[in-house]
Amino acid sequence: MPSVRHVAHEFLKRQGLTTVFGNPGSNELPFLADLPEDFRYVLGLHEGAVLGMADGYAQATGQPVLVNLHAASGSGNAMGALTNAVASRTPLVVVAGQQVRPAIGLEANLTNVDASALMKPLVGWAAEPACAQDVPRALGQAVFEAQLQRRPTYLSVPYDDWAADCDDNGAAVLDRQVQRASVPSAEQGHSILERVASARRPALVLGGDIDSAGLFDDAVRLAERLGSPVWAAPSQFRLPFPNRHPLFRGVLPAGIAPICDAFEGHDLVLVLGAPVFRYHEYLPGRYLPEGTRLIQVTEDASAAARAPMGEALVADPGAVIELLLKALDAPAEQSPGYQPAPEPLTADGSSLHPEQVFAALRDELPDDTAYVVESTSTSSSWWRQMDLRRPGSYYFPAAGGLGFGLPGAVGVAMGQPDRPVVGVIGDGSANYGITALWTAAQHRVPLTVVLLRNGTYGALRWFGGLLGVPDAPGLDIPGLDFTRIAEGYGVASQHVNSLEELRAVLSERPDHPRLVQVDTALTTPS
Ligand code: TZD
Ligand code: CA
Repeated sequence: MPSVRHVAHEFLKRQGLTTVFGNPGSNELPFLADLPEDFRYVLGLHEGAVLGMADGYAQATGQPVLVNLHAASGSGNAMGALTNAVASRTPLVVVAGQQVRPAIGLEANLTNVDASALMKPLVGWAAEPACAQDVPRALGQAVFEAQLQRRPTYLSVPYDDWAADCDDNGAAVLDRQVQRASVPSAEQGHSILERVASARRPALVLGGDIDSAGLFDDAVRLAERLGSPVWAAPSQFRLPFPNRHPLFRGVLPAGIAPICDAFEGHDLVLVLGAPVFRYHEYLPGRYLPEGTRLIQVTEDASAAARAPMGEALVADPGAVIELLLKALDAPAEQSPGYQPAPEPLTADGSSLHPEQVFAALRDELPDDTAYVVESTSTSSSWWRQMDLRRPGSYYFPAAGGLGFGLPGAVGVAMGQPDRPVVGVIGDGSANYGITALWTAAQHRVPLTVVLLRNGTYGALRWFGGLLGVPDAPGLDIPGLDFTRIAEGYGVASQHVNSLEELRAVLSERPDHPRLVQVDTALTTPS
């Protein structure tokens, strides 16, 4: 009989999970023994960075990705980063090591006590198989649950299981295939079509799932067909629509009252591929204007169930877009007429305004550049200056959990080696995922990190104003020189002092990672 380990490796290979992001401990070593040649183990130096890199890689490739973490302490370290992967609906399969079976009950050192309960609030499925012979099947379930639910899963495996022999059924998992088709019924499709076609002023709201599912261009066709304004859903983690398209109205503000205001005058709001809604600032009010109806189409059943208003159809938004496109009249020929960006704002003194930095990115980087952004006080500057017209151009920590940006950028760059990738990272955010620079250097990932140094947690200063807390301690972060930090991790870096220098540096295309530090003026997110 083959070993559990052998079948597990073979299963992962057949399912395409051969890139493993991990940080090992003793419990994990037996899983890593005899790892076949065609596996690639990507070491991260902290579990938050491991998770963030895997998240970026899985989002960029669109495939489930394996993460290997140490028992409770390693898994616990990854939990902040896991909140982002949950919100972006990234199919990560976390396999963690566990003490040997005889030592779990007595809580020998490095036991993961009640392993599945540790992760349960976040992951879609978590288990520790009841015996070694169930490990191959359970690994299959972890992969398929992640794929079907589009949510991370967690499997804890006692380390003596890997060398155990499979039973007669152990290899059955190798031939498994699990797929889902979630097309709406004729009646459901007809009902949506009728309401969209009869709406006087429909509005479209698109979520990150539209980009994750490869529906970016279809969404453009639908909006142009309807001639309706388009918003990106609030707390956006992917850009689902070209941001300078004449029908684009921006990212919805993340508050109840302002969202209601935005929909004023629209009789129908069609939300595709997003929760309704991911509010942030508590700005109470009516959910919708009087007489406005809302229809949500999402594959995320729990997002449909917890929405506070509207009708929901749990189905593939792509299928709904397709049936609407088929049924609605074709539009008159129209040129898209993309809106030009305004002149960037400038700052007093020696620092650059973030708008100047973003205008430089827009002008100097190729059109197909993918940006991973974790800079919180600069979002309005970002959207005023950028011109993103391609799918997969934008990633942001989906649950607001800092520490995704830098690792996520490494993962996106590894997942899409043919595309230029730029991380746009604040001097606060960088610290939560800084260790990913080491992995980028070791793998010579051709990533550019633009480090925006304003010396403070800018967004929290702004939030302090909103919440009436002008005097909170712990918001300034002076004395950080990321060029020296990056050099220590093996990443080439430079500090740029002028706009000309920045533009010149950005026009270079090195084949290795680099960090470009630029001092920026403090701005507000909106
Ligand atoms: N810790 C984690 C893991 N996630 C968080 N979101 C925070 C703390 C709180 N936080 C924010 O929500 S924004 C922010 C913090 C600390 C400041 C980020 O600073 P930055 O960006 O330099 O990256 P800005 O542009 O200066 O705001
Ligand atoms: Ca900052």
